[in-house]
Formats: sequence, structure tokens, C-alpha cells
Amino acid sequence: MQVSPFKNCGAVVSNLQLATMTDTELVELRNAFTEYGLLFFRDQDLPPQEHLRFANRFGSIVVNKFFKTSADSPQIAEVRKEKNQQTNIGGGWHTDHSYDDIPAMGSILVARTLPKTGGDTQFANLAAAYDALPSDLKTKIEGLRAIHSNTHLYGENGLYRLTDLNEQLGGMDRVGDATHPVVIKHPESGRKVLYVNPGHTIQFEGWDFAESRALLDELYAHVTQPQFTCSFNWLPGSVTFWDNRCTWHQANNDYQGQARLMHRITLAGSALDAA
Ligand SMILES: O=C(O)CCC(=O)C(=O)O
Ligand SMILES: [Fe+2]
Repeated sequence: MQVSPFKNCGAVVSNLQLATMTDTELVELRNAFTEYGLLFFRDQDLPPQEHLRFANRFGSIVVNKFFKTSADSPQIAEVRKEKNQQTNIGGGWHTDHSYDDIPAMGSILVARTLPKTGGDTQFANLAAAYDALPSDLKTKIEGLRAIHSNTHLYGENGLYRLTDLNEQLGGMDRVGDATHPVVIKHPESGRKVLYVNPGHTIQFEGWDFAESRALLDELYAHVTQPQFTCSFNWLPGSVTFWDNRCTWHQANNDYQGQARLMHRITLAGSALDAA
């Protein structure tokens, strides 16, 4: 198994087949996951049952409350865009399930149907972004907590409900909020990480909306600089495994008229403590 840093975030793991890896390789993979928080794999043979088996070897599965699940398994979420559909899932920067009290640890995404071109996924490295924050911003956000929600996306009249993605979504009654520290101590690496994201963070606890908006926008402008982000181009057999506590991602929606289907399994995490 070989682990090579990828652009500005994450690493490519080669010489490893996820479906047949040994327990020793699994330990190495855990270490790489803790170090990089974002791993890319090529040329994998990972049919749904092997996708599930890999997920269960690594952690315990948690099911998304809103996405349709695959006919292969109720534990596999479909990230689907039909040929005639305009809106895609995850088209803006976010991290998965930050609206839960105990957010998901990671997500394992497997390519099933890809457009001829386009449909890359972009990632951001929130540990590196935190480290590089100007010290006055670090001081400003120390000790803050933020409210994360899904109501504005998946609730009645939520953003996604007003698009042609709605047919693929359920769980309108399962919306809710959670609060988390703005700077968390990563549960495994111990690193300080900026834990707010454009998709789900709505405001800082105890702050008004406009004040929150201004600081969130400042933080987001910092994170989305090229030195903290990268783009991954999917090929048949590609798999990506990201840590939701220290990355953001967004799926490019630049392949109108073509279908794209990904299978996602999400792994359960632990409560997040302030750094
Ligand atoms: O389709 C993608 O590339 C990513 C979509 C997404 O946000 C997810 O699977 O969590
Ligand atoms: Fe996502």
C-alpha cells in the first residue's frame, strides 16, 4: 500500500484493493485516514456488498435521513442525478450530517454511473485552513459555538424541495438542528479544525443572523482559497473516503443532459469537543 499526497488536500492510496485488504492493511489505512482526512482510490472492484463490507470493517454505518437508498441495500444512499434533472445533490460546499448532534465520521463514495466529462468533486482541507487563519480571526472564533441545520434545505419550502431534486428526497419531517464548537479538536488526530460549513451552518450561538453571516462569509472566503482545496475527477472504479470532521466537499454540476450515480455509505462519528 502506498499513500501519496494529492494536490492541496488528501492523499491517493495505491497498491491496495479495498475489497480484499488484510487486517494489517486496514490498520495502515486507518492511520492514513487520520493523517490526511481524505483518501482517493482508483481501479477498485467494490460492488455494493463489498462497499458494505469495507464500511463495516472500518466503522459502523449511519443512514442519511433524506436521500433515497439503493435497491441493493437500505444502508447505501443514492447520490443520483437523472439525465433530465437540473439540480444535483451536494452542489454547494458542505460536510455531511453536521446538523446531527453526533455528526457522521466519514463518507465512502463509490462511482457507479459517470458522465462523459464533468461531475468532479471538490474538497477543502479544514485542518490546514484553520492553521492558516490570521491570528485575529483565531481569537475571534475561540470558544464560539455554531448552529447547524438542514431545515433550510430539506424542510417544507427548503431549497432542495423547490427543485427537481425533490422527487428523490424523503424525510421532510426529520429536519432538525444541532450546535457544535466552531473550532473542534479532531477526535482522532487531535488537530484543531474549523468546523463550520456553508451548507448547514446557519449562525453562531448567541449572535444575531447578520453578525453571524458576516463572520461566516469571512471564514468561508478563507477556506475556499486554492491552497486549501482540490478537485477529484472520477473514473470507473474510483472511490473516495472523506472525514466529515475536517473536510468540506461539493459536487460539480457541469454535465447537464447526462446521468450520474454514486453510492454513498456514511460512517457514524462521536460527539465533537471544543479544541
Ligand atoms: O456526488 C458527489 O460527488 C458528492 C455528493 C455529496 O455531497 C455526497 O455524496 O455527500
Ligand atoms: Fe455530501
